[in-house]
Amino acid sequence: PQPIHLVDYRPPSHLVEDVHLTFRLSPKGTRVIAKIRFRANPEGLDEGNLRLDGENLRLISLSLNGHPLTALDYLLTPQGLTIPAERLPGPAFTLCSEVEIDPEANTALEGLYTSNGMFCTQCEAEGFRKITFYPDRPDVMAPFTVRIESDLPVLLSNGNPLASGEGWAEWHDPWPKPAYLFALVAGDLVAQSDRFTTASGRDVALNIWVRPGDEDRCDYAMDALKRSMAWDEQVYGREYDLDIFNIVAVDDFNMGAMENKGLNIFNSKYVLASPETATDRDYDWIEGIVAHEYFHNWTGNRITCRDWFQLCLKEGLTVFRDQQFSADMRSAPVKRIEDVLQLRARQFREDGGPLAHPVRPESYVEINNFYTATVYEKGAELIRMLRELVGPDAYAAALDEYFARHDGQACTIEDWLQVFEDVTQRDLSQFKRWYTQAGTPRVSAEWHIADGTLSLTLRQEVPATPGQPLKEPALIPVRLGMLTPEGAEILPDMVIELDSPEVSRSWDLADLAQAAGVSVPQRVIPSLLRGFSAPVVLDAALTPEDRAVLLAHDGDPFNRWEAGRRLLREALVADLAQTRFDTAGVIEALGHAAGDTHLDPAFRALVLSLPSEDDIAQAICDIGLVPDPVAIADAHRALSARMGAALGPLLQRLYAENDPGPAYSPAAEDAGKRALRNTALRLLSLTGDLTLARAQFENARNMTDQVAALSCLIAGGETEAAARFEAQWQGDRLVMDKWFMLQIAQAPRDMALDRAKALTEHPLFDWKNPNRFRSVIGALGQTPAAFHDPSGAGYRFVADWLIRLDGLNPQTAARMSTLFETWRRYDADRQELIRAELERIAATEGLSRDMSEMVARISG
Ligand code: B3K
Ligand code: ZN
Repeated sequence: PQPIHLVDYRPPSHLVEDVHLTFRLSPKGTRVIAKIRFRANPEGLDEGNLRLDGENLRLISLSLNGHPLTALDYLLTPQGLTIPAERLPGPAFTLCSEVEIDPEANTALEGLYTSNGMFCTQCEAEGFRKITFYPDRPDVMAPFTVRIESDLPVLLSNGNPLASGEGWAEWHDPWPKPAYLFALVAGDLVAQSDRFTTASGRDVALNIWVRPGDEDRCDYAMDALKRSMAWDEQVYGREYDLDIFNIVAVDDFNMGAMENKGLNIFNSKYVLASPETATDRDYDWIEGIVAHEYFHNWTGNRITCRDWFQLCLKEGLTVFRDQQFSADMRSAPVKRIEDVLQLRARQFREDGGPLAHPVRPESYVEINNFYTATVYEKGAELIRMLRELVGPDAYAAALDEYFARHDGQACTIEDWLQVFEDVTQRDLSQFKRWYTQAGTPRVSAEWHIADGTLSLTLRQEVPATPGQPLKEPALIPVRLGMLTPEGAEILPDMVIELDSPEVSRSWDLADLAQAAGVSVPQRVIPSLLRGFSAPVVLDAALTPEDRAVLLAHDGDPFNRWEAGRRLLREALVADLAQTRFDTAGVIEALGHAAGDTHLDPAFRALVLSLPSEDDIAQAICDIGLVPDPVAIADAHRALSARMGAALGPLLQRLYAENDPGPAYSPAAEDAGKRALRNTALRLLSLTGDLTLARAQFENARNMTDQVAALSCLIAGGETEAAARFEAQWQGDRLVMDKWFMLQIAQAPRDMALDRAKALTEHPLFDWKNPNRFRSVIGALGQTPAAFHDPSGAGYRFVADWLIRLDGLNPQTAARMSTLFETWRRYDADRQELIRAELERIAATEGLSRDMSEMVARISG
């Protein structure tokens, strides 16, 4: 298939006035009758043919203004239907079509499909064309009226309910929307219901629809929804705009959730929670994703994207908004650290490899392949930087203007930046490069003191990425401070805009010292990129002693954590590269911070957590060596054990002091205590003493503690706990996903691959369910020592399953192919083995467009 290019964008020839859809639901043969009123687009540039998308549709009948059409009147291809301009009755007309589709055969989970006896839809990005013939592009917006006919008791669609009776229901969505926001659900469902009154007094009915038996697991999602609605009013002035807001939980879902207007559809993993079945991490995710989908109502739905190249317009902004929300609900520094951990783990990895692409890509073959960490998470970082650059007040004013100017429109990144330029009178053309240039910029810093002057020089370099060999300098906000060796802040916190290859600043040191009320220091320690003010890699020649000062004293909590994290990374790299390093000193410094009861327990838990094995592999590459995943796994475990031994008494104390008590609350305070306690448990267990883990497993009253203990026991080589866990939870799909995953991810490294293979034979390994597939195949791929087994067996295992899944569900299979994206990091033998697997996948007959594009890009 040919790639689609941003520069080829053309406005649609026709717009849609309104749509009426009737669904006669049946699992194998659903009839869809569409009545669509079109009018010619005055801005349309082409000859005026009517082109409709449509895939896998059995056409039953077609009429124009009531006159039946014959096959001579239109051109039908596997991609859609075209009625030539000369067959159209004029600039305005009504097209009626009837098609038949097969929801039960729809294993790709895109369009209308069935899941456990219920019907549901997923239309973003281009799924609506699998439901009926339509201009399936986001710049065509229309009000929808939907009639559903089915014996199932609950029949839902977008908007407000119009009328219903025995076996049917009608819905009307007055807000013009693109087809990708269409949704329909029908099933034997029960609701957990509540109400919300908006700031202007609209009374909104809230429902979370689940399968009978799950209704007592919706409290937290409902609570998160109400808090999201209130927050968006308070912080962004955005009110909800319908009389009803429905959420539906579905077991078979490719992604996390979907923001369909008034009818959000969720992977049940991100809705259902009870203390016994969900971990603190699950609660976190639920809060963030419920908020994210709700916030899309304004950033995505009321203002949508002109075309799919503009995906970051809605996704980057909505991720940023959900990050702000979670920061307000919980600890802001802890949230920032967690977001940066994710960004580095997923987006930096992507940006540094063959799949690197700009936040706004310029071409694609399959748009589903571009729902990436770059579009989402780096897209959110760009909004964060923009806010940093213009200031919070101008940001708020610009957002007000954006909503006022573009409500009801399908927009571009140019529209978005224009609003900021108009409101701030600032030229943002250099900032725009963040949207068009791929690659993670590297910032280096040098500083020195001479003749009483402190000078700092910052330099930047944007690395070449596929298709973009040369880059222009980016506009990088670097927030920073300076500390004395005693840990006093000597420079007021400030932002330097690094807008050229090199920027220097200098200060009179005596003046700084006087203003700060300290004596003039011999040297200073810069605290750079505070709060992670830009998504860049920072190289600063700080010594371990400097970092220890930052860890103990930095006024910026992010950099305080970062200093400890860098020390751990250096300790691991030194171990692997066999260079000298004062690891004992690092452990002691970390112990100090972790024992500081003035600090938030959640923060202290993060201080004690090690960089991931994947991070270490990247760090080894960065110093020009070839990482060995097996050696990394051993070094990682050895350092944990060493920390456990060296900090034993402290960890015992943290464990004892941070028990939040028997009543479970998912709120940040208790969750933070559990995080610290379970981090201590982990380090203690890795010394080989499983006493505490065994006791916790016996007595655990919530899933957070049970999973933490089980993880330690599996890592310690005990198999009995996993068997008991299975006996306890075999009836619970979401909990069993954890069971499958932990047995691989936590296994001693030489056992993980055999485990994974054995688990694919387990009667509950339903590989067609995306969550279950991810919890086994994905877990193996994310366990580096097993995935990168020198024999190549890990690669073969993953490739076999990707090929198998691709035949049924290309989207989920293609997404998981990113497990191979770092292949060039490794030694020649491993590269050869991976290359062979990629070639084998590429050569598979009938390979999907999704997977072909991914494998071609990864292979490079
Ligand atoms: N917008 C959806 C993602 C749709 C994925 C299509 N492959 C969820 C979200 O970002 O909120
Ligand atoms: Zn989103």
